[in-house]
Order: sequence, then structure tokens, then C-alpha cells
Amino acid sequence: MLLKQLSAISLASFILAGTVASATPAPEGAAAYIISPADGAEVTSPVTVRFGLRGIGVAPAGTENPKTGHHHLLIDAESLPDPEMPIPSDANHKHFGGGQTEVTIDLPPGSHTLQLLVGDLAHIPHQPPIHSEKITIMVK
Ligand SMILES: [Cu+2]
Repeated sequence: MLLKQLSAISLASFILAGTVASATPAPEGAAAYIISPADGAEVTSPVTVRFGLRGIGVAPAGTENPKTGHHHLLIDAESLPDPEMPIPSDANHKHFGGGQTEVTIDLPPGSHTLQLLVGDLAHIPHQPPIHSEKITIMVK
């Protein structure tokens, strides 16, 4: 009986420790912002998007330094992804795990939204998440 309780307790603390360990704390004052294009800009495709970071460094995915992260560009994503899960990798969520700070993308004519979200070594957002404002651009 006692053994069962003990193993239940150690299992619970193991799960708890795992949860805490997965969230990389955001350095105080860290912020992401889109350098260009400007919010509301009229542009032609392909569009070069430049990523800005303050208070945190850029490092390739897998780098074990909590004061770094890598960029993710959210294109026409309705909302930020689940902050406790690795950021999805699909047409709306692009990873820059090499530590890139800009990208040139093809976008069809029309209105599009862009937003940056920083991920830690395991592509999970910091806690609290470091993301830019969502901007809207018009592709001619
Ligand atoms: Cu990533």
C-alpha cells in the first residue's frame, strides 16, 4: 500500500518536473517585431520579411541557451498556436531553425497577415510567448 502511494507520488512529481522543464522562461523585456514590411504596406510578390528581436538572441533550433530562440513566421494564421506545444510546421507556420532573420516569400495578390513568434530549442514558445504584433499587408 505504502509502496503504491510512494510510486504514485514520484510519478506525479516526475510529470510535474517534465511540464515545468518544457517551458523556457522569456528573458525580461524580450520582444519580437517585424522590421519590414510596415503594417498596411502595399507590396509586390515576392515579399522580403525582416525579423527583429530585442532582449533575446537568435540561435539555431536545438541550441541549449535559454536566452536565445529562433523565429517562426505566421502567415495568415488566425491565432497564435498552443503555447505549450511545439509550433506547427505548415503553410501558415514557417520555422527558421537555422537562425535566419529574414525570408523572401511568394504571396498571392490580396490581403495577408504576418506575425512573428519565437520558439525555444524545441520549437515551443517561451513563457510568456515572445511574439510581434500581427501586421496586414496588401500584395498587388
Ligand atoms: Cu521552430
